Amino acid sequence: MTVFSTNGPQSDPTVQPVPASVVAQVDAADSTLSNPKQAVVSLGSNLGNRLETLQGAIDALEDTPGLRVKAVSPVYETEPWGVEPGTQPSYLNAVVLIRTTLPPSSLLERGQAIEEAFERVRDERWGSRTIDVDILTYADVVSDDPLLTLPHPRAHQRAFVLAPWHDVDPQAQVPGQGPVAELLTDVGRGGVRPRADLELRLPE
Ligand code: PH2
Ligand code: MG
Ligand code: MG
Repeated sequence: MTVFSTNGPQSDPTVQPVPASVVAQVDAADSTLSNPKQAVVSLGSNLGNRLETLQGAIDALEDTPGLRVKAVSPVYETEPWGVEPGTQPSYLNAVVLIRTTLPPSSLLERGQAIEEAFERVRDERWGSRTIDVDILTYADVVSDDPLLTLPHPRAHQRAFVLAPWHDVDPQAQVPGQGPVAELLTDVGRGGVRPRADLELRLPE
């Protein structure tokens, strides 16, 4: 008896074709692996040893397989945004440029793992935190995915993000919003001041 198969005479009938959507996902992951993307990450801390925690987060980012920290901004002391004045300690904020083969979802997971490692507590929105790791941009990706909105939906409005970002990358653009330099001019530098006495290290 002859068994006819659409997959050719030697094919195994238990092997199903891989759906095109899966092939496309694997191909996309594959091209990221051989093609690192630039991402910009904002760090903020207003609890505990703020400078040490920021440095710890930078070192933890560098320790991530498939991720290199390329540049670290100056440190800014900033007024807590979004809460009653005087109800929270001030923040230290900084911005780092990275290159990574991780897709955005994995980069987000890594940032959240770093927050957990520093015992960040999430009880109230905009509550004080040992560390906040926010992805500002990932290449030129624009996404309204509620799990990871890109670029960060408030980045273009916040001096505590724009001032260190402009220092570390004066030519930076916020996809869909324009140059960081112009956004910073619009927003102004109220509530943020450079802390030239504090320094974060680029990991070796
Ligand atoms: N982060 C917030 C809310 N308010 N204020 C300052 N100055 N710096 C921050 O990083 C910050 C904030 C939510 O993530
Ligand atoms: Mg934040
Ligand atoms: Mg956050």
